[in-house]
Amino acid sequence: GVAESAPHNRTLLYNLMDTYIKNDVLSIEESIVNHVEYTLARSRYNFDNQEAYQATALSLRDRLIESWNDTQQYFKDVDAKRVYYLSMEFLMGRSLLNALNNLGVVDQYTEALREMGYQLEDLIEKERDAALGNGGLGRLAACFLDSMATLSLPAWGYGIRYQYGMFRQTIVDGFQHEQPDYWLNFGNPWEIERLNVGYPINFYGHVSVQEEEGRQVFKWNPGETVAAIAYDNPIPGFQTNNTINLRLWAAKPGQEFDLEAFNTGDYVQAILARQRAETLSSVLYPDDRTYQGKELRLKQQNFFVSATIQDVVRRYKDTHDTFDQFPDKVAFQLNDTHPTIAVPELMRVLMDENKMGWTKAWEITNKVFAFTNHTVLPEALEKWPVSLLEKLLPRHMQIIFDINWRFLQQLRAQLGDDWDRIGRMSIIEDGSGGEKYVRMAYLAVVASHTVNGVAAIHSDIIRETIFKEFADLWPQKFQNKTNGVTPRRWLAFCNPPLRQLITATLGSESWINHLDALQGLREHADDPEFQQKWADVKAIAKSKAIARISELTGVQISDNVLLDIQVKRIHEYKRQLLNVLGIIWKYDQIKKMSPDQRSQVVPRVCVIGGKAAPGYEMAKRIIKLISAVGTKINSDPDIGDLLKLVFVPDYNVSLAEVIIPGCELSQHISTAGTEASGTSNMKFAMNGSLIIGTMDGANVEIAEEIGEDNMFIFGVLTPEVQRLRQERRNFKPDSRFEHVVGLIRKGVFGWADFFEPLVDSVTSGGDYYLLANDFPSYIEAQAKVDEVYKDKARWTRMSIMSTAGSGKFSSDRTIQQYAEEIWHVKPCHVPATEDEQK
Ligand code: IMP
Ligand code: B1N
Repeated sequence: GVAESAPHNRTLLYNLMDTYIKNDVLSIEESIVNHVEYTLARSRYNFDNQEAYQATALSLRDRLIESWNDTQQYFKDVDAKRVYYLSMEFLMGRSLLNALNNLGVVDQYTEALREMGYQLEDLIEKERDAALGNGGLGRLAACFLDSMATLSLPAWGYGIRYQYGMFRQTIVDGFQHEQPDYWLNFGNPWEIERLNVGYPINFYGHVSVQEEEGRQVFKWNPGETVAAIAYDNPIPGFQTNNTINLRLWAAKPGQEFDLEAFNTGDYVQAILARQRAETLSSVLYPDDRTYQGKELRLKQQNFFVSATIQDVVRRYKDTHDTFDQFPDKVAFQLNDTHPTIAVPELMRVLMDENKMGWTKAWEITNKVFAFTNHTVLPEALEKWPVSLLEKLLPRHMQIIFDINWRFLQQLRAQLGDDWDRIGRMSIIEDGSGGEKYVRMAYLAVVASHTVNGVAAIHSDIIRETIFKEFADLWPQKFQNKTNGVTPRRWLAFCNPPLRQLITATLGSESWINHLDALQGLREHADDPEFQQKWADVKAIAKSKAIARISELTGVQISDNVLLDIQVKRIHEYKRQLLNVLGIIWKYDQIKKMSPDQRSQVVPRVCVIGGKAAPGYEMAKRIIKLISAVGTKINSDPDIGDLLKLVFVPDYNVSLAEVIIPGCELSQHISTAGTEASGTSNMKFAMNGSLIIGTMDGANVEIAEEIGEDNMFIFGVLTPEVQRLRQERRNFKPDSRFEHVVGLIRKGVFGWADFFEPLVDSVTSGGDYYLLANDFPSYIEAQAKVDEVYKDKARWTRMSIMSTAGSGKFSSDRTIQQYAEEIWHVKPCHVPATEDEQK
């Protein structure tokens, strides 16, 4: 727990620090060189960019801590209801520019560094990404923290401080290689280590029952204990005094763990065994596709969840004598099923450690948890073997059995003896082969007061498919919360020229916190003068993006070509293969053209980037195919600048911040019904990129907002997908599709044998993701893109309309809806300090 210590001389201690650090240029310079000298122990006459970055970050950290302390003190004073966002992943990216902007000190720091002989842009590049996430789900959590801080909500994030984040991808001969991301190598200047905030986390062992004062008391005698230590990461809001917290847990050897080992004589072995506890939090699982059932993953889940529940209960009990108000003071959001073990953990803490009866504990549990589902792909749904849970977390497994037993009783009372349905809805799945599994999604649904999907279409799909029978039983439990992204990082901070143009056009910066105001751009969409300004601003970003892409790929790219980008994790359902097939089709067409016809072609560079899960064979073959096709096209003298294809290695948050602003056409082409939401589509639209996409996930709502005629929409619709899959046996693919697939098979791009499984997966009756069905409408949509691109005014108008219509996709809107409709928490603005009021 946290040790409280009363100040010995309050007046003196208060007066020593009654003013905040000054933010004039000289004070900033002083604070930076102070850190160079006293924290880094370098000479102030001689420090390089890396050290200048660290000292700059540390000086900002001091300022963040002031605001963080005030914020946490204020939340405590007013005893606000808090929301805790539980997530296995937080894909934060870099912090320097974000902190400077949110603290409102960009100009002063730029000037201070310039006077000392450093360029802010150079220092920014020295920061390693905090890549504690796989993709959309982890980046969503990071955007949500930004919005919760900006909206001054009393919120905290809780997760794991992985020592190795998302692997770094290199491409060697077109193949993906994975390198470890030891991101803490040079220290992390943003975090605050709290060695005094720690909790024991138990595993294994057995449960005994005793009779105490007429009630059964369960006692878990664990076989292994590790300690969870808190690392706090300040999250500043934009234009608020609030700074909230992301608390990440690191595993350390447990204090009292296995003292007996020390008495058996092998002291050194005992120390080494303790040390292994630290591996628990060492690595992020790089797979966002299939759940793999690994014991270490379940340990990670229980590790961060148990530490979090203990921390929250301790915080609540610091200021409350009974649990009566717990649901009025605490809300937990489960980011997918990964933290669902929090349900039996809270039940255990309430019943076994706080002597509460089942009924009351269950009532409280049900009032505090809400659950977000992010996928309907069956292979991603978590199901833990009962045998594994019984071994690792015996008490939790008992509680899950009890939850299920009571739930099934309730079902029987409501539905009668419909055993089929009761069996289908059971939290415990009786698998074939005798193994039983815990369906984590069902546990989360049963235990939560609210369940939500992440886009309108996805929320409808979960109500009609994976959770249908639960939605029939509890219709009021199910909601939609369409995802959003933070307009600070993804527009204002990553695209300053566009920020300036929007501000100049709308008359103030208030759009950054009220993104619906972007609608005000619509009235300028047809104004040729404004269009010119817009095109100029896009050109600046485009040229930066192209420079970076050239640098990373070694391929020369002209600024005068259509920049077409698909960047996201490599997945069959996201259909990067459809993109490649379209490119091959275009390549083949150009090859067959006369010089005269070629002069009519709109030159285009196609960029694809993204990581494949290390064990995902098909995805790795897709990467090799992209490289092979790129090599062929890029070196073909017939083609020149008319078409290029490059694979950008190691796509991550920082790279996204460079290439999204410059993009002209972005691809979001998943099979209808498979992409729960997508969030990069929102970032691209905000930055005036046109979208070519299917009616899937958030694309549907983007089309509603910016207008279908401002997008290039194609492909089958969700309700048709099931039937089309069934009809595949008798389906005759379009001859153009067969031709293109034939070119790969024939070995036009080499590696024919290696690509065979890819080609097979979309022919021979398979094609689960319906590439052949969508291919004709896809290449037609691409032809339309070329046609529109020739008309600069029309294209620019569509670009303006994309940004103008993207206001709904601010995560501020999303978080406001969560706060009002799920969490029932209110903004809690830290009052301005006396300094600032003057
Ligand atoms: P908790 O809610 O008590 O866990 O506090 C969260 C963090 O805020 C802890 O890590 C403390 O260091 C800090 N903290 C706790 N109480 C106060 C306070 O009264 N003022 C400022 N910070 C506090
Ligand atoms: O969550 C994003 C959505 O925008 C995407 O459409 C969705 O695919 C993504 C297991 C996942 N769903 N499921 C995961 C991540 C890690 C893991 O271990 C599954 N990620 C998504 C935000 O809502």
